[in-house]
Amino acid sequence: ANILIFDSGMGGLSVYRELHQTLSGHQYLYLFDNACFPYGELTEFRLVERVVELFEAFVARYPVDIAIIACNTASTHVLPALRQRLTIPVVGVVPAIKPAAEYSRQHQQASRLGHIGLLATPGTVSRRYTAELIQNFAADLQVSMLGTTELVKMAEDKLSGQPVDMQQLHKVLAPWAGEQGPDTLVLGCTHFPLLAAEIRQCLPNAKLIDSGAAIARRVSSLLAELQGEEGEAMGERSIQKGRLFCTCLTKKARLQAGTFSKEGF
Ligand code: DGN
Repeated sequence: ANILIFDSGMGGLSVYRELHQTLSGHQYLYLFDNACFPYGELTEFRLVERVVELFEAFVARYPVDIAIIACNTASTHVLPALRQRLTIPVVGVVPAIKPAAEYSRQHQQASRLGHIGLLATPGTVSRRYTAELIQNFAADLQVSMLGTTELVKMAEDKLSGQPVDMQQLHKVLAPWAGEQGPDTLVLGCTHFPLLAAEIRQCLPNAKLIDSGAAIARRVSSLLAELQGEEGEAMGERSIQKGRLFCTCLTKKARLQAGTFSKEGF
């Protein structure tokens, strides 16, 4: 099948890695909206307008069987509008609050309430959707949130071969350092698994949880349904190899393309 992965930047690579490891025999298209990067700073209105417009144009032109919005910032707001406008299945990536709550509860000490930290973009931490996730799945736990665009940029820099500024990272994560910090940390932005090793160094006592495995499971079951329905037809429409699309062809985008090709694109 033709699987489209979408993000404003390169965060979707963490989702691609997960899918590529779990599911074989598919073609990947990756669209990154670098013209509007980073999404974490767009208004909700602008975000819906932009993503819907982009998707309508893209799927009209390229064969896509499943689209993955590999961006928590967009998924926590645009999914309903997008699903209304497209006929293909759209999978979103949202913060893994539910599995984090299960983990935190299991490891809770008698003397202390479990503490979940949600690390995401400023957009994601301010969403009503995120508040509802917490209300529905983690109301009995302490939850604190940190919205940062800086880490998104750090992850992009790391992918382009620059060293991660550990001092800066410590500074961003400082509110969570020490005994009172979270026992379970939700990486609620697809860029952050790309910095997992560095985040672990800063917060060694926290268990990191992201949405990668859950997305792979969801995509896999949708593929099974689609293949059941369409059989061979999907294979015929398949393009031959992974393809990368950006919305603005800059020098930086060309460099980023080099990273994608190292990942198998
Ligand atoms: N990777 C996006 C996310 O998961 O929220 C964030 C990218 C951005 O534009 N800030």
